[in-house]
Amino acid sequence: MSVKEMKRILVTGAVGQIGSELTMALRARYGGENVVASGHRTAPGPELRDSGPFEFLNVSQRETLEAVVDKYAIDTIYHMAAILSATGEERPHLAWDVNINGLYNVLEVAREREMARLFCPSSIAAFGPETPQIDTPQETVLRPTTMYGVTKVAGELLCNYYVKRFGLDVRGVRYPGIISSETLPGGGTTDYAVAIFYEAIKHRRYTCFVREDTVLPMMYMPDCIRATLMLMEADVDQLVHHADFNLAGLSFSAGELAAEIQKHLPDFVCEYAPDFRQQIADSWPRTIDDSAARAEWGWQPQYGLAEMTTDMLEKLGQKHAEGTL
Ligand code: AKB
Repeated sequence: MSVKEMKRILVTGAVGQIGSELTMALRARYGGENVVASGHRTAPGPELRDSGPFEFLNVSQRETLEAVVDKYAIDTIYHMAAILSATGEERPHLAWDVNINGLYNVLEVAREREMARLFCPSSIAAFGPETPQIDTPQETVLRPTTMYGVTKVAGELLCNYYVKRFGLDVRGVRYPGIISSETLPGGGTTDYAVAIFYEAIKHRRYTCFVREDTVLPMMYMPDCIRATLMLMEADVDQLVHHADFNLAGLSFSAGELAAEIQKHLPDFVCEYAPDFRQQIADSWPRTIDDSAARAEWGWQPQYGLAEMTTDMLEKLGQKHAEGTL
């Protein structure tokens, strides 16, 4: 595959949890003017708005995507716009439209313009109840039971097809649940692992929507951003996989997370009231084998539970003190 330079970048879903921090990291690396942030409806915050271009577009409406791509001569897309697992169960048709039709539009627009590179993330939601839950292997059963998971498996296959059939340089990882302090996640099953921190700081109480013994693979945002940039900058000749890398950070139960927070805030109380998201969580792995990512592009996570918790509480505590939480 020929290697082209990434000069003009578009981030879809730039107002979202990962997109917002990824855009700032890309702007720091490639220059604010060279990284176009885009969102569907939500207006960007001041940091995103003032550090480079911002455009509204709807990935399901191809002409709105094409207009932005052509206006800025985009050669690289980080396609972060997606409907997540919990919203996907409430609105399966919307999940299909955004996650499949949107992805297809991104791939086609990129193929037609012979773009340099594309990042299209998958998720641990690509796995299902028949997948081994401990050290889930890179190559394994992909039979998810959520619409989000179905779109992620189809998306991986589609991206890998574009690599093979059209020589388009598409890359992606199966993100675990992402924990972060800047932008709240929306509509995911792993959202409790972020909400617990906000509620612990603000009210010293949280009612968790999965059971105390629920273990899921997670990752702290600095590791998530580093992994994303590392994969996109990896030597393509070293890649055996492309759009479906397993990626591990840390794994813990909801109860272990609450206990770690209690080390810092002894009066924090966590209760458990599982809802429909429990079933989704139960269908996903507990730990991930990411040896392909480690071997092919040198992946190594840096944050464990203790480091992540200390950093989250420090950052959110600061915001609380400033009255911005
Ligand atoms: C979700 O919970 O839906 C996402 C994911 C694991 O992809 N955070």
